[in-house]
Amino acid sequence: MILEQYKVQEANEQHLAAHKRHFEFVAASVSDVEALLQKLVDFQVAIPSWALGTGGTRFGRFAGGGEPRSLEEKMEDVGLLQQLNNSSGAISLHIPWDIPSNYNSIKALAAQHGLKFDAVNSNTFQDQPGQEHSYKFGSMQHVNKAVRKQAVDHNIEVIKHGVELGSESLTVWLSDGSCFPGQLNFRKAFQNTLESLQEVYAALPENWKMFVEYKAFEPNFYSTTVGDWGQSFLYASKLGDRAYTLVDLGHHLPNANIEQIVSLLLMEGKLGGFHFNDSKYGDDDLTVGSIKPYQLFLIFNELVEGMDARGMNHASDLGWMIDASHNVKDPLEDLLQSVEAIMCAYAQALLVDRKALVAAQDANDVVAAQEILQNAFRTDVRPLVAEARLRTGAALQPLQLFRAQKIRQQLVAARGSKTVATGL
Ligand code: PSV
Ligand code: MN
Repeated sequence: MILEQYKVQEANEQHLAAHKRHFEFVAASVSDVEALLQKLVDFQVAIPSWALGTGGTRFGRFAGGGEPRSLEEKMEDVGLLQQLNNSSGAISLHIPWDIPSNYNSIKALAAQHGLKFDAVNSNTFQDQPGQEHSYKFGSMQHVNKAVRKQAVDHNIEVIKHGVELGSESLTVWLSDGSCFPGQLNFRKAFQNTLESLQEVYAALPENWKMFVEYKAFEPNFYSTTVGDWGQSFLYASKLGDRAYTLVDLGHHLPNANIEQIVSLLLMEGKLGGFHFNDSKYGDDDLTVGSIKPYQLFLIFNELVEGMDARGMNHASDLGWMIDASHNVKDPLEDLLQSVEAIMCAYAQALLVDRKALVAAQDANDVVAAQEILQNAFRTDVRPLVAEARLRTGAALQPLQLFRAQKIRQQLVAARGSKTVATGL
């Protein structure tokens, strides 16, 4: 074990007095602090198996050392995160980057670290060695039925892996589209994709959900066949009750009002899951909350309002995942920062005075509405999030403990400085 539990307690004791002071200060102005803390304790964000190593761009990749060399080591890394913050209790696998070789031992390892298997992700955006047909011109949209069938079969294979592990959802992200005008017949591409998705949907176990993830551009730069929430919504609606739209924060055209998208998808019962990250320009896959924390808060504000309106369970009724890439930071430190940003935005959204906001909206009191939202956003909720961690035996200061215990150095010593993880 890299981090003995008593070391977490020892570190917490050092920070306890200061923490109590900060916590009591903010808790004094929260109406039902116990209920809020319970929601924070329950909220878990899945960690992507493809983001535990250093990411890269097409210009290069600068690995940092100690990266997980296998699925088992990736699970250990997520276990570490969970030990530190108790908000990372699930892993989302990408197939074929992370095919489990032995289901029972992987499940035992997950249980040992207190982890669940979140959505499984298929990959028809890369050709795999030995694959019969190429995805160069798309997968589910392809003009050739045999290519479409190969993509459908792969997705069914991914579901089978997920069933073995106890996963209950499949995320389909398609890079399908076109790079030049005239390359595709949009209608045929849509219909082929729909037909392929229908075949995958038919293979979905009864208790499973299917998430259709959209993305505006990249790798195709003229059109994308699931290019925006409207198209994803169309597929999901035609597929059936267990198909939903998945929102990845980096997959919109500049300045899109993501909070409004989220609100309407929730209203229609078609929001299924989330991929959190942050961006300045496109699908930058940066640390959550590092560029636009107010937007993140506004999204959570709509999530909380919309889920409450439908009587949904915040923790379990939507799929919460991170989808980021860590090019210059230590991936584990970056993930700790991302989870903290998500928890803070969620806590701030829980603090919004809903009654007062409705009254302000009904009175067209624009100034009051802004004050109510910004009052919540400007509250330093970090002591609330830390208190939720403390109560579950996790670290008051996860990042500081990660560094103090020299966890990366220990990982480098155990795994080597030249390891490269599969993934982005
Ligand atoms: C595509 O950009 C994406 O957001 C999809 O979720 C993929 O599964 C993931 O990134 C990894 O490439
Ligand atoms: Mn994504």
